[in-house]
Order: sequence, then C-alpha cells, then structure tokens
Amino acid sequence: TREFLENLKTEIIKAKPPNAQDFKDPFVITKQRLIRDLQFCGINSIEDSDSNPSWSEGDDISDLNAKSVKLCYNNIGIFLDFMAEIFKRDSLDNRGCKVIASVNYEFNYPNAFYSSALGQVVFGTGFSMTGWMESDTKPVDDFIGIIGDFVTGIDIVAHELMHAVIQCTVDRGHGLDYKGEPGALSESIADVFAIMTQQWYSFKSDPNWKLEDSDWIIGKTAILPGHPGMGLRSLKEPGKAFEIATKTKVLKDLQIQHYDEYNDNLEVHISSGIPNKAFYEAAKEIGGFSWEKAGQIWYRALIDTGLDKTCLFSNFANSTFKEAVKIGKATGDPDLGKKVQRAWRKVGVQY
Ligand code: ASN
Ligand code: ZN
Repeated sequence: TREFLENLKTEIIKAKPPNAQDFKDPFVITKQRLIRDLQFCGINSIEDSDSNPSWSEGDDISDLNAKSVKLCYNNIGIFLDFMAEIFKRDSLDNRGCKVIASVNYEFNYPNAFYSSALGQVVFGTGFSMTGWMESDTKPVDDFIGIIGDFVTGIDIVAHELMHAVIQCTVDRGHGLDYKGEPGALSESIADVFAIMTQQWYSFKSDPNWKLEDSDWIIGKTAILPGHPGMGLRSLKEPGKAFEIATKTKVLKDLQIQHYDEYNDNLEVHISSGIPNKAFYEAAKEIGGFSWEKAGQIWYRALIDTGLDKTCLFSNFANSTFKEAVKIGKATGDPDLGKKVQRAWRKVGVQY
C-alpha cells in the first residue's frame, strides 16, 4: 500500500518549513573553522527561535537541559569529522562553512529536512518527543504511533547534511533536480554517505568492527521501540526495511531495487533504492570498508565529474565507472572499474 507515504507526505506538507524571509537568522557562509551553531527551537516552530537559547561550540552544555541539541551537535560533529578525515572535505561547502540546525521543530513533526532556502537542516521528534518524554509504545492505529526521533540517528543527521553537500557541489550550487532520476540520485547519495558515516563511526568506536556487522539500515531510530521494522530504508534490501500491520492497514517499505521497476512518477525515496543497491553491491564486490574505495569512487563521481542537475542514473553510473578506473590504476587494482560496472548491471543500469 502507498497509503503510508501518502499520509506521511500530507503530514510533511502540513508541517512545511516557513519561507526564507520568515527566518530571522539567515545562513551565513563563513571562512571559520568547524563551527556548529545550533538553534534550539523548542517544540513550537522555527519562528520562535529568537526567544530560545542558541548554543555555540565551546559553550558549556552540561547545564543545558536539551538532549536534542546535544545529540544534534554531536552527530553533526561526527559527519564533519568523517568528511574531513576520509574525504579531506572542510565542512559542507569545503570552505569551512558554519552548519546551522534546528531541533524539536514543530510539534510531533515526523521528518527531518535540509532547506536550501534557509541554508540549514531541521529535525523533528516524530511522535517520541525526544528529550521530553519516554518513547510511546502504545498499540498503533496508524503511522502516527510509529515514527519517532530524527536527531538521534547519526545516519539521519548525515543524510540531511549530505543534501547540503550535493547542493554545493552539483551544477554550481543548483544541486540535483528533486524529481525523477536526479531526485532519486540525490536521495541515494544522501543515503550512501549516511550509511558510510554510520559504519565509520561504528568502526571508530570499536576497532574490531567489520563491514559484515553493518545492517545497511537508514533510520533505525525513526521507528519507535516496540514496533516491527528495521528502519526507514535498507541499502542491502530496498523494500524490506519495514512492514508494520496496524489495525486498519499494512505500512510497508515500497523502495524498488531494479531499473525494470522504475518510472518517472515514482517518489524519489522509493526509486532511490536502485542506486542505493548499486552502492551496496559495489562495496561488497570491492571489499574492505565501504569508505575506503567504493566511497572514494562515489565521492569523486559527485564532486569531480561535472554532474548537472538533470543527471540520470546512467550518467552517474558512468561517472563512478570512470572514477573507479582511475582509482584502480592509481592503486594497482585493475578490476575496480569492472566491479563497479557489475554492481550497476545488477540493478539494471547500463551506460
Ligand atoms: N527526510 C526527507 C529527506 O531528506 C525529507 C523530505 O522528504 N523532503 O529526503
Ligand atoms: Zn533526503
């Protein structure tokens, strides 16, 4: 059933972000170091941000009774550290820009987003009221009881920040069109760097961590405890992340994983399963940690190959192939191009 996403979309539209002009503190690109200024918007709305405390790096957080701010701050930090250490990237724009985020946006807002108009990321609590109440594990009538907490997950925070990176990089600040294949690519690239951030952080926290230990799941924390479902999306098995029977309906992950099933009318988070699965297959085929070779290939394809806003799966696949051949030559791995090509073929993308 598509009802789940239809419902979710309706909710998102109801809770849509304010216009850029409404925002009192516009995004400023600075040449400063990695500074993560977070605005704590309370649970009401972004418009209230003036009257709420904001928090800057170096401030004492011990007396700040805002778990969400702290979580958000730490997760942004992990993403920036990952980009710096693994891709030598200096913040989102590679010029050390500030990152602005708002947490606890609106009331029960069941999503997170990056707004290019606002130049910031925004996170909702879903229905868990993170930092305010215990998670709701009551039986569910509909999806309202299921979705929770968008700031706890490193992967969710990384996904939203990656949208900003894509925006800065593709088509001289235009980013990828948010529909059809470029839209699905935007969603997929955000997921790919999100899963790598999550995996890299697992490895940093436990040197015995292996790639086989990864579940390849995005958005575990967005499913409230007590409900079935691994998370919002699976790069390993797109379409299998969740299936939740409520009293009246079955809510199901609808992602597709083969180009045979693709059409331009599919919602971008559904068709992103195709390039997501291609990345999973490439990482598995290449071996090692995902960020060592597969991730480098995807990163170079994103920043170095002059992608434009209408980029199709086949264009991006071709870019990854060319980068793989280059990296393969440089690292004495002559089959790297073929491995990447095989991954795209598995999901039905030819170039
Ligand atoms: N969390 C979603 C995303 O970043 C928000 C949306 O669908 N606009 O893709
Ligand atoms: Zn996204």
